[in-house]
Amino acid sequence: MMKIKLSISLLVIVLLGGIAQTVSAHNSFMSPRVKEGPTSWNAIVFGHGCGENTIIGSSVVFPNFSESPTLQIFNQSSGVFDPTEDTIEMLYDTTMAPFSYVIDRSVFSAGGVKVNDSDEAVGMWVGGGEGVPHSGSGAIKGFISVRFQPGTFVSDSCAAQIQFVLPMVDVCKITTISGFKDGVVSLWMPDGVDTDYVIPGSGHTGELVLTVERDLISNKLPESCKDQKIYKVVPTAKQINTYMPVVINGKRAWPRK
Ligand SMILES: [Cu+2]
Repeated sequence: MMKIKLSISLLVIVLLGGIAQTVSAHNSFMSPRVKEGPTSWNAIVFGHGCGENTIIGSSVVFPNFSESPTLQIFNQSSGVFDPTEDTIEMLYDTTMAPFSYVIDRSVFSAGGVKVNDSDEAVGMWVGGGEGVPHSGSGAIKGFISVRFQPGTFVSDSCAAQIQFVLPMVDVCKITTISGFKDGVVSLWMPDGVDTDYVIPGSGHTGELVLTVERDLISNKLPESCKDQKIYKVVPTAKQINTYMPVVINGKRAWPRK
């Protein structure tokens, strides 16, 4: 019985991996699945322009544990993520700030990190230069570099996987929020979070996810675990609304006020 349950959860993990691949036409991580422990020098790859338009800049919000993002757990019977009473500290060592902005002018000529009052990295932005033109065939790709320092899984938890959802926008024209529409921005927002960052009526949505996998050889699941648990870290609407705007030298650059 134990064996059957474990193989079902393995199947679920394989299926989730498959889902992640089918949305790769949207923005995605260069290495979308990383192991706990070692540093990942990674990048976010643009899937396409805003419609046919060139991406002139981008803004990203990082998960920030000190501001209590939402934690969800994958429900294997319903196939969706549900809220959970578990806390991130119960399953994952969060002492390090997991995401860092990397200064990389290879695609955009400017960029910067966003920090909160405690000087923690809460996001990044890039802009300037030629941007990333749309290429329907995929003949042109662009990316922004990020460093990710995964934590480690708490050994007595049943957590086998944590998915980080990173809210992101691709900007093709600088507007106010009320000017958002397809062709002006592309928004990659967490499902079901009611933020200011929406394109009314747009069906073009998707989540940008980075998955951390437990090292099941060096950090075995306790025998008491019936299932391998899969969690998702989702920033709150407040975090997204606070940290999505781009502020340069104290001046709000995007979205326009
Ligand atoms: Cu897309």
